[in-house]
Amino acid sequence: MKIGITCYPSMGGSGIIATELGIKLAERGHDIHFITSNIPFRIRKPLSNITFHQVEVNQYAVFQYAPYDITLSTKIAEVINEYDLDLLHMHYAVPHAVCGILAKHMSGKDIKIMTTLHGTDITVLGYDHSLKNAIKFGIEGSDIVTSVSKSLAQQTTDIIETDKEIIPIYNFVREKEFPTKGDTPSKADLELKACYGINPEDKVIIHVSNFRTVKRIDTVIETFAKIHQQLPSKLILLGDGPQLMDMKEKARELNIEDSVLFLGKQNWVSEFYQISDLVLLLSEKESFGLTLLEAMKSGVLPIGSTAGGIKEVIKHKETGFIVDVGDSNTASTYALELLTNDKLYNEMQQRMLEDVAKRFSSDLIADQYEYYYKKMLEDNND
Ligand code: GMT
Repeated sequence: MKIGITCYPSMGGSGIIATELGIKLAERGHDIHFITSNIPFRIRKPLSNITFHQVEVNQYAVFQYAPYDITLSTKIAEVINEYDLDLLHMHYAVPHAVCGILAKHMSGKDIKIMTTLHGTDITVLGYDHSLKNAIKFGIEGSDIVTSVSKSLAQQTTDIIETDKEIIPIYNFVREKEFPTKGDTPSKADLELKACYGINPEDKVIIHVSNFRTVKRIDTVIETFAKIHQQLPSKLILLGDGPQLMDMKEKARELNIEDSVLFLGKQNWVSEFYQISDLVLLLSEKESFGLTLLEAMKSGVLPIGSTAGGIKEVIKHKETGFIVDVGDSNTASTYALELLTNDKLYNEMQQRMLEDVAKRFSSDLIADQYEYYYKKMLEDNND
């Protein structure tokens, strides 16, 4: 199949999933056309059947705001016609689903459109009255709409007030990008630890996000402070965003600033999971939590909150733990239980790895997308 993919190419989870899916489908022999504002950052090496089409927005004095959405739609329409695409896969309801519909009209072709909803496009933007109707239009004008969790599918129905069927298809990781760590640390792991002043015996807790308020990094730091009182440990915080300075201040207030490592944005997080024992994602909104899955595939046990789709990723007390939003007491109790009991840790880790392989394998998820692509195209021929 010849597939056009549009996503935000930057570091967010939606861009990662769109890119990884494109790579996976290209490995299966499909022709993939990324139509984006920049080369998606996860594309590391060229593949002959992946083509990148850059959307460049010209700035004219007459425009108060650069017309990205219009330029993107024009580019998608050009690619549809020049490469005779079979279908479009748009990630994010606004503007991408809407741009896909506009591009379809501009191209004059009856091309099929799948839209994948990722979270914020519904759970944040869906409450904005200036966008809600555009989101509904994008969803209802797509041939098939998927969401990254059952929770997000239900929230879409409720918030957007649409009866369009939303099909949950979980996120995945391409397995070779996140190798499972061994029982003993490698030389590279010890070097990485030493480079950041982490002692070999320190337990390492990690959190990765875009430092927005919804991520509740305050609870992550409070949880860590309670762990740190009992165990030699370090907290690695990867990412950047509006909450960064407040969170540095919080670490100082709790007198743990020497043990909380703010390492900023990192393109390749896998190496950090290799040296971690526990991943925390205690958000108040989270449609899936891709960072959890990446860490879990690497062998790192998770503690998540009850928000959104996290409960679908972690099976409470089987493959990790779930706590209420803001509950650092329970989170630290579970963390200490895991970090001081090797038998419990190893048994849970084994179950977690089996569950990740069973429910989130890249082949399983790529099969599901391919199934719905074919279904859309068959409907075309009816
Ligand atoms: O987490 C973010 O704020 C980034 C956001 C994005 O747009 O990339 O992530 C959303 O999509 C990811 C991939 O499907 C999900 O794993 C995240 O849970 C989701 N974020 C939220 O729902 C807050």
